[in-house]
Amino acid sequence: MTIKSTSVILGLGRTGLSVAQYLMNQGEAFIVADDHPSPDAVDRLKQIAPQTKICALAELVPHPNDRWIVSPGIPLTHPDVVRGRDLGVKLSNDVVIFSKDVSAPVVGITGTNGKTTVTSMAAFLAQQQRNDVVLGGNIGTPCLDLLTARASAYFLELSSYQLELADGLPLRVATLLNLSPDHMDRYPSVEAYYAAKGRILRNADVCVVASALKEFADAHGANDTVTFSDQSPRTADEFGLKAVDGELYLTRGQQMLLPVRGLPVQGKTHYLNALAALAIGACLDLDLEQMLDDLVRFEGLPHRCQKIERGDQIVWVNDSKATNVGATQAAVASLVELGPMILLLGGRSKNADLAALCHYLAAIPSIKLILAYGESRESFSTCLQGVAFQTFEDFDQMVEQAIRSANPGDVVLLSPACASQDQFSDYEARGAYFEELLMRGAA
Ligand code: UMA
Repeated sequence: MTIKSTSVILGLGRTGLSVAQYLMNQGEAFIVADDHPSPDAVDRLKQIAPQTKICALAELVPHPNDRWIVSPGIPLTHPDVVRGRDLGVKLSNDVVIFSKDVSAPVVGITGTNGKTTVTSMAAFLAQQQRNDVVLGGNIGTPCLDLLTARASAYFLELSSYQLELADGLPLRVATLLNLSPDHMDRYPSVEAYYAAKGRILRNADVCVVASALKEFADAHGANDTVTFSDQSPRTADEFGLKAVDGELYLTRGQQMLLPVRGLPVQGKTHYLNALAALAIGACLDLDLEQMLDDLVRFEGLPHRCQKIERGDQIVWVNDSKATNVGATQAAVASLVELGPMILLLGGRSKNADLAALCHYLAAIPSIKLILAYGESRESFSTCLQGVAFQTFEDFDQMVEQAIRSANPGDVVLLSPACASQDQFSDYEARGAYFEELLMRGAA
């Protein structure tokens, strides 16, 4: 089959379908290319645009006038994408199209970890003060499905995949939470991954960035910057943490905002997320006092350091969303003081440097046992030294062992440092199964 077209949608997942609906609404013709389209997606496309052709990426015949709208899950190194680019095709994506059409202010949030939580938390704070605050992006709903004339502001979680083609997004606030290695199966180097994230900063009115990334932000074109960190602020605009008389506070400059024990979720990672959300709200001129009142009502999200009550005086924590080394390190650091820890790791490693994590874990005396499952269990076994350690082929075997090994006062943390796709459809399915196994064995 030889096909020529102006607009080509690459990938018929959630993003591709949203682009199809958008182009249809605009009256624009398009075709779709997907290597393995799901029957459900094909049915959905038939409802949106019954006449639309679908082909494999390899069947596309690139033309310099074409615009290829690439789904985030398709790497730009895909041979057929490279072939198109080499022949002069213009590559674009849904976020770029969205940003050209949107009229309300857009807040973009990225970072290796915490971006879903901060996007939800910041949107929640805005929703308490403004009508029609809209939330989406990598968190779930593709941005083109969000477009509405009523919106007063959009809060978008943006992944590095979505930012690869999104140069100079006109964001009201761009947020870069943190950077640590991830997705090493997609990028040739850590620097390439960080550079994709840095693209969020280039054209934003104001950037909210972790203090440790201020230099990185400057080098990547950030203009006006508001910083946050776990240290006492050095300037009046900076957000941070400060201990006074044994009590730790969220602070802005010298202003003590809120004792952290008032927050529903404890741990440094959560405090940093709260500081970032407050900084974003401040950039949007939200009322600070009201944000503080509302912050204490934000309970966090499922599968992210979520405590599970089993009635056995053991602290069970579902952090299935920790699919990279940095997320696991942050979860361990947040919870390690609560008691002796049993840590549950494993899954698909995405070529991550697990040795660095093992080195970090081996230096923590309160970790009494580490269990690992799935594809990466042997890699952990090779690099974990000096810690009681067991491996399991299957996830449920590992959880059963954790139930047998845990005593009252222990913390059992599922924070796998790996993706779930070797045994589950996604991290949510893994987290839900963890909870199910715990409840099955509960007294
Ligand atoms: N496909 C090909 N060839 C390829 C790869 C994929 O044809 O080489 C096709 C598949 O057959 C499939 C389609 O592309 O039909 C899937 O496209 P997609 O992977 O971009 O998935 P979407 O359903 O469009 O979902 C995407 C994001 N997925 C990815 O980035 C992998 C979703 O983030 C996001 O919620 C959604 O857009 C809406 O914005 C998920 C994710 O895993 C949660 N994100 C990564 C993460 O958070 O770590 C970045």
